[in-house]
Amino acid sequence: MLLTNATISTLEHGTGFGLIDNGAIALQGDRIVWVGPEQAVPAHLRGGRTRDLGGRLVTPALIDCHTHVVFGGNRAAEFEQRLNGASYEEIARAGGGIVSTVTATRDAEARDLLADALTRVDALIGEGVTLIEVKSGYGLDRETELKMLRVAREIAAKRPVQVRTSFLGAHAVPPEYSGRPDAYIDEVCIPTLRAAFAEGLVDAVDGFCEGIAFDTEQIARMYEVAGQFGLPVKLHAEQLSNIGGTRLAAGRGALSADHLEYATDNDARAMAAAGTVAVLLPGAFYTLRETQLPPVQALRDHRVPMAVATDCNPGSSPLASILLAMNMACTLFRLTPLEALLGVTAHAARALGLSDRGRIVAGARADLCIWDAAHPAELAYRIGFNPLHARIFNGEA
Ligand code: DI6
Ligand code: FE
Repeated sequence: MLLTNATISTLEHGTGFGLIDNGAIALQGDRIVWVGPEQAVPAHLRGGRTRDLGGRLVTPALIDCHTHVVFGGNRAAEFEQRLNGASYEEIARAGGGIVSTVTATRDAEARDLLADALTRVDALIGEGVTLIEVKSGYGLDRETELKMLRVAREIAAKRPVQVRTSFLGAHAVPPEYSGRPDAYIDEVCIPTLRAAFAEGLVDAVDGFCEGIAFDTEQIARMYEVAGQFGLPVKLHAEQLSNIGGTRLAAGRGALSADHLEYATDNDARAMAAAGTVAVLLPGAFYTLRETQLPPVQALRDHRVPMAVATDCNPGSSPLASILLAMNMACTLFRLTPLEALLGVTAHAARALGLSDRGRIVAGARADLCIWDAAHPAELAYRIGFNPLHARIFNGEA
């Protein structure tokens, strides 16, 4: 298939938006085989099926590289509590927060979890997303963690989207292990990771390194098992305080460190040295009315790639809009529209360990978005508008 009459934002390395006016893209199977100005299309790529895009903007398809879309229930009551003055941490310490979603997720049938997750996934697909990372972490027991991961895998069978799973057993201490986080790690978390890996359910190992969750030593034990299986690691780090998670993650060559509001210049330096991507989650910053900004300028100065994701979850970021995450990254974190677009394409791919997508270049996967827009800055600029005209997934419209 040959796409013609397109305004293309290739995001090719070192070219900014990499804009091509009157451009064409040739697709064969699930790959891009050629991109450039329309008058330069090689003869052997002409004469097949052609689709005139009427001058519309084409970008790489979008990637949401940090979500918790599989969960039971919702936390509207906690939203009310926070509006009446309780803090996120107070609610967590009082046995609400993540643990209340754990109860609802344990009680839910897999088919109901899937149906619920698909409503959120459909919203993301409707904005041009073709790849979603999904975490476990609302089960905190073997059976429910496995149930969540199977549901996450099932999403890709039910919808035209790819899914990468992250094992997040180290998300919170479940009530039955209250005050005994080490026992939880050894007796539940590690054996469950082994079982999930054996079932082919895990693409990466994540953790929540925080005062209300796990310390660096406990996360390091999870990383050790990840290492035995050759699984890449990630971390929720420095979201509410700085306890050294970013340095631990970077030291293990993590794919990404996520949130990072309380990360420092030295943390950014460590990430740069390790090639760790900074995943910024403005939906959580917004929802929790955080005031501490992630160190965006330090990340830029040290050339740490920045990704942007929804963190879609029932507590700290009930957000199922990647376009709004881009807008928030610009308005709240002062990312440029180019940084926001790279954040949901090339850099998001990298945060998942993937280099075959996120830019429109020959050889990349044929996952594209066609927008009713003239310039890529429009994608992050508007609030509550969805200019998606069509999405191409696997080379198919
Ligand atoms: N940080 C977050 O923002 C989510 N998980 C995490 O470790 C929040 C999860 C929740 O509140 O349900
Ligand atoms: Fe998260």
